[in-house]
Amino acid sequence: MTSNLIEGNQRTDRVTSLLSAIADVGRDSARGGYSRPVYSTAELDLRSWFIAEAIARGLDVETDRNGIMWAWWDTPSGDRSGAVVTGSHLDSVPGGGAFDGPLGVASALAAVDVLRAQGRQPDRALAIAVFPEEEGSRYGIACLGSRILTGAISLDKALALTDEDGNTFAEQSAAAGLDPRHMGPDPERLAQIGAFVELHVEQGRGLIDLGQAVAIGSSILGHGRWRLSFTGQGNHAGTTLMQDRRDPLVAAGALIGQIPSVARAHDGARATVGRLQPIPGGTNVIASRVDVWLDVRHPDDAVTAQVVAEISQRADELAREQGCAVSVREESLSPTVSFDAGLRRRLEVTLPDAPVLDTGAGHDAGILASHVPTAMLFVRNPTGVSHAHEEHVEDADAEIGAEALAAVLVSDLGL
Ligand code: HGY
Ligand code: MN
Ligand code: MN
Ligand code: MN
Repeated sequence: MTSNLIEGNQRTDRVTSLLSAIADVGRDSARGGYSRPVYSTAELDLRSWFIAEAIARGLDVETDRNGIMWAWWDTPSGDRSGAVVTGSHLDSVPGGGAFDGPLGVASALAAVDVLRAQGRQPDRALAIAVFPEEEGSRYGIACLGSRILTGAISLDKALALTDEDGNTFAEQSAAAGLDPRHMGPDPERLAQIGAFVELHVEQGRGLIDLGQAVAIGSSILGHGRWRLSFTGQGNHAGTTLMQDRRDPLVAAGALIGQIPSVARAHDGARATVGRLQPIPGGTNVIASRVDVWLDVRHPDDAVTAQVVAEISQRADELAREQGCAVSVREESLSPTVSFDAGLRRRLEVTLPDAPVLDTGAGHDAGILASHVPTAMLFVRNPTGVSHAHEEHVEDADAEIGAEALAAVLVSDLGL
């Protein structure tokens, strides 16, 4: 579809050969797939891989004060204002797929190869960016790096976030070589960015059903995360009669069972509980507390709020039935974001066969879109499954994606 746009591109395995080099980094034998939390050994190894591949291409690599990596292909003048930026993330969800994040990073490196193979020299500086904690798997808030960069989260709140072991984001950032006192919004960096485009594996079936390898992104569904904490009375499993219990796990379980019907009552709503944590969590112990993390998404932010309100109402009723209490705390909220219409129309000219699709998945592009002209490209995932080991991209589609990205960087972003 796009190979006629890019002559001279003899290689057909640029992206897959890049990804094969990291295929064993962070494999999770217990869950399947990959577990690459931010600043874990696995993610730090991926950072080293990226830096090596960027240096091998003569790119000038820096890690900024927020832990975002930038690999620059400079113009002879060295002027980086109005830079064209592409990239994605390297961290993963627990048991995630091989492509969610790394495909965008590898495709950006491969796009540099494609442009070099054409003998091009950029008219504007190009940077490949890699954002930390896009999944929010370790510290609970998605796109944490791009939120800090843009000021979409207060630095104090970000630094105080803790992982399951009680380590703060400040401590882990310092352990990764950053100085938390210097982290925070970076308006100078944002002002440097003329446009941003993120290539990402499609996390659904759109391209399968349309029979195309690449799509152009139109918008990201609004989405948020809430923590519901049910509290009751911890006690002994053997000596506490059923009628004497105030078991928060019973209330939480009943709520989780009712969430699908609440969501289905609002066309297009998606509500998920993928994580819950009973405390103390013993087999012979009635829990004293249960934390339940709720993910709700919908194109209309008002519907998202309505779904959360109804779920909270049910939670309160079910908690009371068990003699328990429940608190609901919003952890993060991202409104529905539409990508820059003018830029998107230019991509549609460059990639005439590419359908335009919205996505229910959040991305750093969704955070940057409020600050710089932003676009997304999606590459076909023949399984339609993501955030699981079945996620896949065929070699040929990965190459078409890199070629499409290269074409967009040249024709739409004025590289
Ligand atoms: O949760 C998301 O939608 C993204 O994968 N972080
Ligand atoms: Mn992703
Ligand atoms: Mn993801
Ligand atoms: Mn993303």
